Amino acid sequence: MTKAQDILALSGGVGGAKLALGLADILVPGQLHVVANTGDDFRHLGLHISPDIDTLLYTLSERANPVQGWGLEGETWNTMAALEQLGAETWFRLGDRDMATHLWRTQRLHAGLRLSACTAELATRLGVASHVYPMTDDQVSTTVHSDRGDLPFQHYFVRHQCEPVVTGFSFDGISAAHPNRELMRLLQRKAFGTIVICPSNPFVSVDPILQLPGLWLALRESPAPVVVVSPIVAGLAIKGPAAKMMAELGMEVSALEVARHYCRRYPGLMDRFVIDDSDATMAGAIRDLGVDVAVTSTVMKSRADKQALARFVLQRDGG
Ligand code: FO1
Repeated sequence: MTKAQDILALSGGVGGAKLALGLADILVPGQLHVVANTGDDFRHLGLHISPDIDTLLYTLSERANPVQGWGLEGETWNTMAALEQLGAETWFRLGDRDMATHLWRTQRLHAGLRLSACTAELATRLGVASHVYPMTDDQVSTTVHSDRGDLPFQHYFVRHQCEPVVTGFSFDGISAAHPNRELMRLLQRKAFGTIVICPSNPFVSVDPILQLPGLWLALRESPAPVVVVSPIVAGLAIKGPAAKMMAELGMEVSALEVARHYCRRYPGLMDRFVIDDSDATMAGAIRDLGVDVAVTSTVMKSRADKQALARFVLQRDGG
């Protein structure tokens, strides 16, 4: 019997982590590899915060707060309350137990460990069998250009609650950054059977990963089919500001427009685009872009929904 090939998923935070959990559930432990966006990383209160890595690790270890999607379940907020009393910045909320992750990571980075090594160690300690990689060990920071000026990503997202009108994005440091070494080695070895681009925000979660020098071309050259799951369903984003961003950028808010975005920016990368049943009428127009289309229910409310979408995404024919 030939060994089933490993699966690679590219993910941002909450939406991507849901599909990653579904994939991990239906695969053999260790068969899933997830590359996390680190453009959202920043220093806050002296700590190195890697929100998407943590959302993935907390979700995959079944510790995530189910309401927020980020942070830990059953969290307490005593440190935040004490910081507030001291007049410190509290717009970015760090729970007491979550704080331990940031303290630990900051200390390990200070000691000279790379972010990828910290992430692997954290995954082991949390009992996560899947491999989780930061997209790069170098610093890449997403800036949101907006009607209120250029904003570091977390200032746009959390401090200003995504209210500013966006005009564009830049990923500072990206041209000098190296994609994750282990990922590039695995791609060279043709280790993956399927590459999944999770239903994450195309502009601020997936683009920073794909725009790392050499990365999207290495994915395109890989023999594995690249399957993208639309984050837009019936003209709305399941979570987060993707739909609002599209409208502000003068784009049509639709799954079709997301497909156009990937085809325009990364020609020849996408083999299959997965859309929700409610967008089935767009299938023909998406096929006209030269990609295969598969239609299913993409809204992941329950654990069974996550597993069903994961199974659907990994099927090789039909749809
Ligand atoms: N998101 C919020 O909306 N408000 C917060 O206060 C907040 C704190 C936070 C702390 C740690 C962490 O890992 C994530 C946190 N997030 C928070 C989520 C995060 O900022 C975003 O979901 C991602 O950056 C977008 O993918």
